Amino acid sequence: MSEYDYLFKVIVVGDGGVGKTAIAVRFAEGVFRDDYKMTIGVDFSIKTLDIQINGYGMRRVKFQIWDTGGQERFSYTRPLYYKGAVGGLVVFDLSNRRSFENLDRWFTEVAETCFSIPLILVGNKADLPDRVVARSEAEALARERNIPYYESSAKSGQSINTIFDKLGKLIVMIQEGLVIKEEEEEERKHKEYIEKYMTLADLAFQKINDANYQEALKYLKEAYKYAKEIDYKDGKKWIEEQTQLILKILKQQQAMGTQQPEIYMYCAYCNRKYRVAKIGKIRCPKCNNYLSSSA
Ligand code: G3D
Ligand code: MG
Repeated sequence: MSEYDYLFKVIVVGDGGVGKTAIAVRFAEGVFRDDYKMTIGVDFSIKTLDIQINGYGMRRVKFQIWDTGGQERFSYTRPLYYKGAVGGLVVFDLSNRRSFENLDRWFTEVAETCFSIPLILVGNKADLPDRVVARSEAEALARERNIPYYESSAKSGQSINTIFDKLGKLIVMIQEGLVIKEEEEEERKHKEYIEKYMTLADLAFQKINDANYQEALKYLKEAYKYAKEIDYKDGKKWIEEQTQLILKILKQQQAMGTQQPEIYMYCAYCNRKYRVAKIGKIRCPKCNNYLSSSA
């Protein structure tokens, strides 16, 4: 049996001095050294992590973390360094504004060599009191790029393992096609919930027409749960409107102290009956033909 399930080459990019080497060393060796020499040449740290993939079991992942080796300012060597990477951290220093403003450059450069690998945005040196980049700014950038954001400290160890755990999860899920499966699962759930919503909304509609408002409210409430789960805005709006209407009617009925007489009109085409306030020229909401006063 192999000692690991996967060997992942991951890169750590960002301006010089943001703490890339410190993060790699903290993760691989569990220590923080004060005397990081500017790394010379290509260098990497190795660390194996057991990662729980939600619902799919555990994977043993061996990370090979590549360090730019102090070459941040010499871009011609970097594509070599990026080659074969399956994921990466894009790091800035929370106490250095410029390192945040330069992030676009790093994202672009990585994308040029590694087509669409999972990346995580990392704001490092969270232990320092003099931060100049707000969490909300970094979160906005991460949202824009649809990637996770973490604040870390190589010094205290904050979030370092969590970041690699998350990165490993993302890479495994892509390699095993689980991302697609999850998307398919989302789509299936969406369809199922829309159908459930439709059925319940139709039942509610019938109950409203029968002036059976308590029953209607029950179905509306049930339908609302499904609409909310998939954020079906039109559905939610329809239910809210119907509910308001029913509550208004119930309130009026209560105020009058008596039940309103039950007056019905009929649609000969749809074979449905509708409760109306009084007999009149009323069109069927389904087929638009005039309703008649007798069945
Ligand atoms: P780089 O590899 O991105 O160039 P380094 O950055 O890992 O070499 O770190 C640059 C400096 O920042 C180092 O200090 C290092 O000790 C410090 N550093 C890295 N991470 C942290 C952190 O999380 N918190 C704090 N407070 N300092 C950090 P020196 O003084 O050696 O330049
Ligand atoms: Mg370094």
